[in-house]
Amino acid sequence: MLDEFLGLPAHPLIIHLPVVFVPVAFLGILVAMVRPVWRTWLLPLCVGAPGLALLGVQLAVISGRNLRSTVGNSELIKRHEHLALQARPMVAVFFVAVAAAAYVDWRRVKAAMVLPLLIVALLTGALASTWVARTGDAGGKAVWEGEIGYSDRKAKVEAGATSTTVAKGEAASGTQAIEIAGFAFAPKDLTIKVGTIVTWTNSDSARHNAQTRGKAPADFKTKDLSKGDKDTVTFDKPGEYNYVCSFHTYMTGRIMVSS
Ligand SMILES: [Cu+2]
Repeated sequence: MLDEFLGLPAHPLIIHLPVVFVPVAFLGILVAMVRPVWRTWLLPLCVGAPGLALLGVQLAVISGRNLRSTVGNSELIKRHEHLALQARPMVAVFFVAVAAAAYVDWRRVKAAMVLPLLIVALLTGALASTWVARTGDAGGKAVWEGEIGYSDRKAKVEAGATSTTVAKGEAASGTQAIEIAGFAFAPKDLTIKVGTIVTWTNSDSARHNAQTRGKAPADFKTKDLSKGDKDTVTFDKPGEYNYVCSFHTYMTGRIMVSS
């Protein structure tokens, strides 16, 4: 569980930077336009806000790409990423416009330029605020529908798991199949005879794999499996093999190989 909980919060936390600071800077610019005497202290603050927001967008894009390898790539996530990549240049232009307005105001050389620059900043700020909000909305929907899909798949696996589990003490031979669905291996426990070939097939849209964890007679690691992919391992050494998915280490399985 830890992996998922440690991996997930980074992205939702980071996105608060643009979600909060873009509209805040926009409001700051609006105030600076109607209260020129406040500009000296207000505009420098207004530069910092979209600067932090831009940093947040960049970090969110990076952490979002890391997340995608574990949550899969649904239509909603694609839309979320598409909007995020559109929002990034808007926040960047907003930052530059605010910085230019603050700089000109601070130098006090071309006072007539301050107002037009503030107007440009206001327009780009409005656009950037809208796009950041749309990106957040699409991301929230992706998380919500992903959760529903997740519990659906999990329930399906739990219902079907008992029928595919090999009874204790019964050693299967030849070839055996393990399905990965709903973030779980089915069957979770498998007893086989030495020389058996085991095939893992991934039915989830998230990527999974299977690799030994802890002491094992021999280590194995399947390929990273996308939806529909399969990989096989031949068990030539008897003993107990505990394994996990390295993306979601709470996904565990065990193979007992008898001689
Ligand atoms: Cu996995």
